[in-house]
Amino acid sequence: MSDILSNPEYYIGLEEAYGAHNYKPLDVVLTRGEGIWVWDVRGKQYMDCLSAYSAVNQGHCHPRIMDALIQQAKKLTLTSRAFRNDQLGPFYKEVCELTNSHEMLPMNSGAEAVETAIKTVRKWGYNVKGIPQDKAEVIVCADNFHGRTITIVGFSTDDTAREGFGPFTPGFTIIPFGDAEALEKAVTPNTVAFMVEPIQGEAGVKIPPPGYLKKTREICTRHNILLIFDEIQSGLGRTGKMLAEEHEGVESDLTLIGKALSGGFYPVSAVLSNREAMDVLRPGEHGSTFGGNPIACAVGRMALRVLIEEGMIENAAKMGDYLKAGIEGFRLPAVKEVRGRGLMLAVELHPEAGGARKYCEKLMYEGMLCKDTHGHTIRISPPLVIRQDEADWALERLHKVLKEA
Ligand code: IF1
Repeated sequence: MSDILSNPEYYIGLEEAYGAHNYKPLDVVLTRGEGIWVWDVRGKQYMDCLSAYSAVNQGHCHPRIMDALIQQAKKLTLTSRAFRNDQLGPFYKEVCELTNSHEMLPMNSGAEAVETAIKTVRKWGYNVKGIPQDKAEVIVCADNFHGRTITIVGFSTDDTAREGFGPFTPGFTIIPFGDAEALEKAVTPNTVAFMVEPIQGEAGVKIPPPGYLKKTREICTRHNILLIFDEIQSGLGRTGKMLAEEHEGVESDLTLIGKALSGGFYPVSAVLSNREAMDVLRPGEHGSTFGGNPIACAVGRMALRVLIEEGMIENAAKMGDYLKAGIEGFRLPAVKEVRGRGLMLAVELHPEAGGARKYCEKLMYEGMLCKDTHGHTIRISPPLVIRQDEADWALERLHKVLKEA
């Protein structure tokens, strides 16, 4: 029996036989994780260069976050929000102080935080700005990724994400990413908000032109429009700052965080806001069974503590620059562009290289787990605890695989 349990085919067979086919994962079956390393069922070790799309910034199975999860799980797991608990208030305070926010609304998945923000800004539009009922407009960017609900995919420009799921929610205007002029032109008297990822992750780690975020802040202020930064992937240290918005010294009205808010232990997300926007929500108007539960809060509090106390944000800035410079130094014909901030990196290959997926498969054989996106781009986002000798290990393998391209 033991050899079947160390045979990846056994697990792949079960997934194929009984699971929905909404993913096409690499055929690696993982069983253990520690820091930046994960192991498959045969005992082979890999460097995780995806960090579950930046949900495991603190490294796999971080002992202090694990302990916070276990201790809280022994005491109190879920009360619903019909009653209060001793983790929620401290979690609110610590997150708000860390992100310079007035208030926060805790949810579970990133998409729920996005939906919560859309409900909040629409309500603010009607109650505060005085927009006619049901006429609120939210401006978003092409090539966005904000989640997978019907409303969210309705304003996606990725056909794969939206085909066959209509009809969609009205009230969204799509403009090109990085073009402040386009935002100015898209504003109408019914516009309530502009939502954007400070760095577009799924689009292939697209960084906007310098000054873009500052310009969007000025345009939103001038037109009395709420600015929403979706930092669910770019936030919590990934780009070498607590929030990516800090690179431009811009403050949004609402900021969305998730993923690494729990260090990968639990679905925890939140909408961070100033009082004017968040206070439009009154009792009974929004909520969720698990939103703000004691485990989510205890885990979230420790996930943020280790991020700061263990210097992970500074390390992300340092190691991100080191890795980016190392990859740029390859000077390989296959590499079209190296993009990124901190440890939110991507290597775009020329189309002639034949697509990024096959290099991710070759990297897997070399012991590195990376994810391709949009055909020709390889994402490189290891946990923020990566050391320089480990970055050298990764550069060696990246060079070996990409020079064959
Ligand atoms: C999948 C992509 C990344 C996000 C931003 C909101 C959400 C996400 C900026 C929603 C989630 C995840 C979803 C996950 C893979 C991953 C992803 F490839 F799908 F597009 F990261 F780029 N805003 N991104 O990145 O958060 O509801 O998932 O908690 O769908 O496979 P969620």
